[in-house]
Amino acid sequence: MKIRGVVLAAVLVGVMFLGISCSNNAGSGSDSLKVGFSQIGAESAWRSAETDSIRNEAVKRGVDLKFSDAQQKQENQIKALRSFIAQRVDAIILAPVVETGWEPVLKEAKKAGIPVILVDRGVNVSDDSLYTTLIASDFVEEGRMAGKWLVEKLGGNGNIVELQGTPGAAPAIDRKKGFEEAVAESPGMKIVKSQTGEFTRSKGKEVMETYLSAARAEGLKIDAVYAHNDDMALGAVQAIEEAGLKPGSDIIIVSIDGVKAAFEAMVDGKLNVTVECNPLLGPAAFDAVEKAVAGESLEKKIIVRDEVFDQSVAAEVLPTRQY
Ligand code: GYE
Repeated sequence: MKIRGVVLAAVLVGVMFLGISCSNNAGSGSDSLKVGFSQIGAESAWRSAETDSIRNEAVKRGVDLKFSDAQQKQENQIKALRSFIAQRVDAIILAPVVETGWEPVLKEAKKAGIPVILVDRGVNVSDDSLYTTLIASDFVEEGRMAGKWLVEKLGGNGNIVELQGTPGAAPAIDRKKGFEEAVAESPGMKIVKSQTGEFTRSKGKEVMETYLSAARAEGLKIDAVYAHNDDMALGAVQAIEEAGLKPGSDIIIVSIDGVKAAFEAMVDGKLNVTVECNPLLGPAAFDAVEKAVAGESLEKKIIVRDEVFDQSVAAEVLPTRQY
């Protein structure tokens, strides 16, 4: 009787283990993961490509993704994060609209033991243990690449107008910095006007219209536009055409992102160069999520490498572009 009881207990324990390991190993290993994704909004083609990449990858890996669109507002992102924490998600993916103001909510996530993976934009926090990793491009380097290209194109002389991204956003701050650094080496390169176009086509167009009429009134020649993203550049292209000028030749246009519409504009001769910024972050984001949940350590920054594309390669490269 005694022996039979022990055997039965052993079998029961065995069955329990089997049950646990089965539920953990079902499918790819992340089937049961619940992940919250707080996205900024849908201001640009770049951002829509990033959203699709993350959503598609979640489906592919069988992740239960809670998606929240913040409509460009940090307060909405903070609310979304608090709701993810309340729902006890396994991990949070955050694309932070601006750099500052995240400490309190990130502390709440940390206290709840929920890893936070930052995608595409960085944050400014005094304690970097408040997030697990940042997967992003080097925005300062992107700005430098754009600036270097323009210095060469203009032979070191020219009046530039700059269309900045969302105020306070990492790519707006860093792309400005990198570009300024690159053009500072040529005293003939002057940034004559600089304002935010909020990363959108409509605002880019609106700001460019104001600049063109102001320049006309001041008798100022605009030689080039530096836009922090393609959408604003494409808005500027429209404004320049409506003002009776030729974008791409009367005014040189330099931008960042490398979305399909930018390649099409290059093929048409209306945009001169774009510095790629890869938005297809889904696979890397979920690799990071899985590692973080498994308790593996991760690099603090996973850098996405970018390339410069100009008109000379646009037609050849366009069919291969994925976003
Ligand atoms: O360049 C721009 C966007 O954060 C890197 O945000 C991203 C930027 C991207 O809306 O188009």
